[in-house]
Amino acid sequence: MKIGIVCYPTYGGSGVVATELGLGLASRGHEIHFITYRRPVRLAHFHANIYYHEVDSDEYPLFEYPPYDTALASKIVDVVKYQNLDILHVHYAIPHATVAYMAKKILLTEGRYLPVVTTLHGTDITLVGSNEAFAPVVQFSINKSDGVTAVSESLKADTLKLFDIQRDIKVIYNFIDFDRFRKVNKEHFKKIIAPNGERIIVHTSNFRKVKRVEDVVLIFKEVAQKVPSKLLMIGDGPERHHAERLCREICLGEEVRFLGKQDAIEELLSIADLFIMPSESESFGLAALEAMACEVPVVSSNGGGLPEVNIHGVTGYLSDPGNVQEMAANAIHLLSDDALLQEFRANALQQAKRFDIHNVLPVYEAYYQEVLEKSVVKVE
Ligand code: GMT
Repeated sequence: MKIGIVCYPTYGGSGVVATELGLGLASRGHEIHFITYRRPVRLAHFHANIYYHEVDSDEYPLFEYPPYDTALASKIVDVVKYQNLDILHVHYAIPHATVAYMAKKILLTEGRYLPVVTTLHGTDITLVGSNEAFAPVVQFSINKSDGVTAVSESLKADTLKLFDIQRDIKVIYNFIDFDRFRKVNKEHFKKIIAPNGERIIVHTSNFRKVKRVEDVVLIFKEVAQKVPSKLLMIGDGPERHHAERLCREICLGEEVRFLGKQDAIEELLSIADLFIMPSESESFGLAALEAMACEVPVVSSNGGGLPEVNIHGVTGYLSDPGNVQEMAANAIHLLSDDALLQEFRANALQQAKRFDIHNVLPVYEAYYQEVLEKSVVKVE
């Protein structure tokens, strides 16, 4: 198949899923065309089946806000026509599902039907999409997509609750590539970060409010009082400076390292003993899955789809968002018991294997096929 993929090219989970999906499909022989405003971060190397089309929305003095949506729609039309795409898969409803609809209408005037699959990732529904500034357009665009997927049962339920949706939503979970995400020997890293054999706790995110980054610091403070530990904070975003200030205020300077954005996250996860994800809500929690694939148990909140990934008492522990005391107690319990930690590490890996990319790629392929077959009927 010739598949167009539209996504945010940044470090966020939706862009990561879109890029990994494109790479996986390309290695199964499909021709993949990424259409976005910057090269996606995980699209680092040449691949014979991968093409990248950059959307250029030129600055013009009249525009306070450059009309990116218009430029993206034009680029989609161009790529679909000249690369002869079979299907377009857009990730994150805003504005991608809406722009795809516009491109579809333009192509129809030229006698071409463009089947569009929209994947809902989370905040496009729960935080941003349901905001009344966007809601009518988001609802319309979801209903006009030829196929809609959501990354968890929880997100599907939220979508049906928040919008009047007239079509099926198929749940296709986030997935993991074990060729990349697996525990590797990085003992030399461990010696530098935890020279006295301290436990290593990791948090990765884009440091937005929804991640409750300050809770990570507060949980760690409790843990470090009972179990000698170090905390690695990976990523960057608007809440980072609050978290750094909090660390200084409560004198955690030596125990916590803010590493900023990192590309080889799997190397750092390989030396971790515990991953903390106290988010207000996560539609899935891809970062937790990446940790589990590297044999790291997870102490997380139970917001959104996290209970579909992290199994309470098996791969880690779940608590209500904001329950710092309970999350800290669970972390201490796990980190104080070598045998239990080993058991949870093995369970985390087993659970991660359920989301192996090699199981998920055929599900997407079958779904594209189903959408394409229905689209033939629409054209006739
Ligand atoms: O978590 C983020 O802030 C990034 C966000 C995104 O849209 O890029 O991630 C969302 O999509 C990921 C991939 O499907 C999910 O694994 C994340 O749980 C989800 N984030 C939230 O729901 C907060």
